[in-house]
Formats: sequence, C-alpha cells, structure tokens
Amino acid sequence: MSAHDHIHPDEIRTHFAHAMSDMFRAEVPQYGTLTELVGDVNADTLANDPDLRDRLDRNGELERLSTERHGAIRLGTADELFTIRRVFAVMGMYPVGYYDLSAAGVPVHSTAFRPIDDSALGRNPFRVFTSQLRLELIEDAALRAEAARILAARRIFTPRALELVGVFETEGRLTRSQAEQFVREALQTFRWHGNSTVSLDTYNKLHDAHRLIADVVSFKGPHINHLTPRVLDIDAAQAAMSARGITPKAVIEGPPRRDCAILLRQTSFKALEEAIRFENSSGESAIGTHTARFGEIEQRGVALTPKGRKLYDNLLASVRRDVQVGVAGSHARDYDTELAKRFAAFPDDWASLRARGLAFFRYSATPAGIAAGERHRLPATVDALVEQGFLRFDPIVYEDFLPVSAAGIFQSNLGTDEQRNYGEQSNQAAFEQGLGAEVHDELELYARAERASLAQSLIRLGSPHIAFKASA
Ligand code: OOG
Ligand code: NI
Repeated sequence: MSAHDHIHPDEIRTHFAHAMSDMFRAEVPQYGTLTELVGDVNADTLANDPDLRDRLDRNGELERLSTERHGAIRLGTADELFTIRRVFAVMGMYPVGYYDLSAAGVPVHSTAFRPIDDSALGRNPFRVFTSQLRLELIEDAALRAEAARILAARRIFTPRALELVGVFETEGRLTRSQAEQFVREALQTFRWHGNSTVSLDTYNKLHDAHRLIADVVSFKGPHINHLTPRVLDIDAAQAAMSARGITPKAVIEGPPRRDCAILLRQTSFKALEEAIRFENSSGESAIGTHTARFGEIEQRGVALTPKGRKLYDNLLASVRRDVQVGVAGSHARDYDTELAKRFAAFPDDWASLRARGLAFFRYSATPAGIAAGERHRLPATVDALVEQGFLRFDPIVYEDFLPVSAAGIFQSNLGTDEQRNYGEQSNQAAFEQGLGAEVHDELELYARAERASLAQSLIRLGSPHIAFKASA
C-alpha cells in the first residue's frame, strides 16, 4: 500500500472512538470497570436469549456491540460549535436532532453528532452528545461578559487538526497517514486538564451562577465528560454495579423494563471530585476541586414513530407529574412501580407495535417469500405478506437521545441545589445558525430506513403488486 491510499470516514471514526476509549480509560479507571461489567452482562444475556442474539445478528448490531459508545461534551461558543461540526464530518458524523435542556434548568441546547446511514451505523455508531452553553441565560451582566471574554480567547482545536479538516474539505478525503495524525490531533480537544485557565475566585463566581457554566468556561477545552457503553440488560447491570464498588443514581431514566425494549434506558454514577490547580494574575496557584466526569450505561430499544413517541412522552410526563423522584432515592421504588403501571398502556409485543404504527421496523424478504414470489403466489398487501411469513420485520434501533433523560443525567451530576428556572427557551434557529447547518430530523431518518428496507424487500420478492395501506 502506498502512503497515499485513502481511508473511509467510517474507518477514521472507528480509530477515533478507540483512541477516545483508551484515553478515557486511562483518565477514569471506573470507566474500565464499567465496560468490563457491561461485557459480562452482555455475554450472559446473549447466552440466555438466542432470539435476541439472532435478531441483533440480522440487524448488524451484534458486531458493533462491543465497541458501541456515546460520549458527551459541552462547548462554550457558536464558533466552537461551527468548527466541531467540521471536525466530526471528517469522521462521517453529522448533527441529528435538537435538544433544549433549558426547560429542565440546564443552560444548554444540544445536538448529537452521529453517522446517519445504515451501513455507517452498522460499522460503528459512535455518537457524541454535544451541548452549547447559553451565556444569555446568565443573569449577572458582568459575569456574562467575563465568561464571554474568557471563551472568546481560548482555542480548543490544534492548528494541525484545523489544517487537516481543511484538507478533507478540499480533497473530500484523507490519506491514511493524514487520518492517523488527525485522530491524534482531534483527541487533544477532548482531553482533561488538571489546570484551570481562570482564578479560583472567578471559578467560584461561575460556579455560583451554575456549576455547568464553571465546567465550560474554566478550562482549556471541552473535556469528554462520559463515555457510555451499550448494555443489553440494564437492570442486571444496575444491580451488579454496587458489587463492583460503583454507586448508580437512584432511578433508571427512560421507559420501564419491558419485553420489547423501546427507545433508551440509562443510568449513571456520580461525577468524581477531581483536584484542579487554579492560578491568579500574580502567578500564585491554589488547589481546588471540580466535578465533571461520570460514568453511564444505556440499553437501546426500538425507535418510535411520532405517534409512539407522543404516547411515550405523555405516559412519562404523567408519572413525573405525580411522583417526585428524590435524588436521595427515597421515592425511587414508588417511581419505578408507577412507571411500570402506566406503561401498561404501551403495547409490548412487536406485532402490535407494528400494526398500530408505534415503532419503526426494518423489513426483509424471507426464503419462503422469495420462493412464493418465484411462483407468483404472493398476497397483495404488506400486512398479508407479514402474516404469511413472506416478509420479516425487525425493530430499528433508536440511535438518539431523550431530552428528559439527558436532563436527569445532567442533574444527577449537578446535585439537587442546581435546579434553576430558565423556563422553556427553545431556540433551534440560533443553534443552527451557530452550527452553520440544519440538524437532521431523526424521525425522518428512521422513516427513510424503514421505507428503503421495504422497497428492497419487495424487489427481492419479485416486485409483486402491493397495495400500501395507510398506516393506522
Ligand atoms: C450530557 C448529558 C446527556 C445522555 O446520555 O443523555 C447525555 C452532559 O452531561 O454533557 O449524555
Ligand atoms: Ni450520556
């Protein structure tokens, strides 16, 4: 191979995800413990559930499982957001979805950078939940101005990383050696810094405004704050955490345990208190602490249609309205019981989820269907093809995030005293202006994947005449 052979963005993403995982394991040893635990739970779950194993295998999820991760960063400015979009594009990651967390008392709005087409997702679905601090939500005008000044002066990307982004944008690709360098340079942006760029006094003022503001403004760059592996049985993992010396938050975020997993269930352990060196203008240093980095695991289920999502949001909101979850966990059991009770209204078998138009599925032609197609013996509707075993449907995994869960994760790491009341101040237009692009609509991506799988399957069946029934 010559030095000039080029490398696919999917491969750069895989290298980057590995490098990030190695870096985080070295920085936060509990992450290593957590990934081992997840590996054990996944091996047990697969050994005990051959149907699940087959399904994941058919969907290409088995192969990606051991490396599947998401991480999160918090940026300070629109310029940083703009540039991170260009950096992630080198790795085939694009902004999907808009999350407004101000409604939950967290002064950020966010998107998720991730691969978007099926083949890229199958290779490595690495995602980074990326938030931008909303300085306009800081009330104190002087502090707001100081934070803006500090952020405007920092450079979170190395010059060489930016140069290589430029090469990618003009050439449309990188050579293998450029890609290796790009991964090393890009990684620097996500590194932890034990030195703060501000004085302890400034840090304390920022911290009083909101702990998250201090986290973003006081450091040289947007350290990766967690890296989350995907677990196949989150209840088993949650139960096993304390045996390995890790204390999880009181409740699992998201839907309750079900036979047919939907969306996303997550749990985390509290952020570590880490020593930080602060320096004041006269060069004297002081040692303080900061908490930012934590651990999280997640179980992913089927992506829901707009109708399914509405049902999910309504059921979850009804529980949260009626049962307050104390951070101390005093009401955790009431919450779990109530959640399970109310979600009885959400169908829990694949056939009903499909028939009622609540979830997205990937269709495939079965051998029996292909044989029947050759003999021109196929029924004329999708439903009949499914009923007669000529078309198979498998759940499309949810690749995104949930704003209520994300707020819960943010908050469990900030502590109860950090509840602020910003009200809902969704501002997708301003976010996209900073980003320099529109975010992809995740629902449209799932709908497209479902449609494409159906179209392909019908071709495999010999293109029978199908009357498409409007979905219920
Ligand atoms: C991001 C929290 C959101 C998730 O999994 O929902 C998140 C953060 O704390 O920066 O990662
Ligand atoms: Ni997360």
